Amino acid sequence: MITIHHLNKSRSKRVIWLLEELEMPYNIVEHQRDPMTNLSPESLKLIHPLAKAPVIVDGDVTLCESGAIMEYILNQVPSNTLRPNVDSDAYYHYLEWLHFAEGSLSLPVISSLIMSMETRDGTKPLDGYIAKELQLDLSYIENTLRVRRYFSGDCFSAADIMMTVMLEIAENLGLLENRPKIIDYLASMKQRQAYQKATRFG
Ligand SMILES: N[C@@H](CCC(=O)N[C@@H](CS)C(=O)NCC(=O)O)C(=O)O
Repeated sequence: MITIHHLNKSRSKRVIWLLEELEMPYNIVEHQRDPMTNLSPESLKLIHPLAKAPVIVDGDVTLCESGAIMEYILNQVPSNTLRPNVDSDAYYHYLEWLHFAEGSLSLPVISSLIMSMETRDGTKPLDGYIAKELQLDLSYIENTLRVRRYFSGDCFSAADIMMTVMLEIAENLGLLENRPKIIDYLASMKQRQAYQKATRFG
């Protein structure tokens, strides 16, 4: 049975909602935000190094990213009606909005949320947030690439194409100091013939 690690007032509501729509059974482990910092507690870090909600655990699978978790759950119920058929026009609308929520919309919305928070000492909360999140994400990526050649395992996949283009931006901004695995990975991606063909277009 799927266990959801739920953080109060968080995106993990998406996962509970989906499981309820599908009438699937689940266990829930509740984690409470630190009342001072609003951040997740240590208990969530024990489940996943990013310490973000949602995280699900199902047997050997531990998965973060709410969009990926939605897909995982839908795969458990092939007859579900919550994911349009792949041969329909609706499927591509579905795919676009599924990724849009976290891919494009969350950056301006969450930045606005952070900027709306007051700090007692007058510091800019967004600066601290970006620095912390960046190091957290880059450490997670660096550690993943220590144990895997590609993001999904031993084989190159579309996930590598998605990740490489964002990591290149980070590299160009000088954000990859002390990240040898990411730098090596980017160098190997840039060797790919298809990457080089794509790069001809600027
Ligand atoms: N893109 C991730 C975002 C995860 C995320 O940022 N979760 C927030 C709650 S909505 C969190 O755990 N915040 C607590 C923290 O950063 O310490 C997803 O969709 O799952």
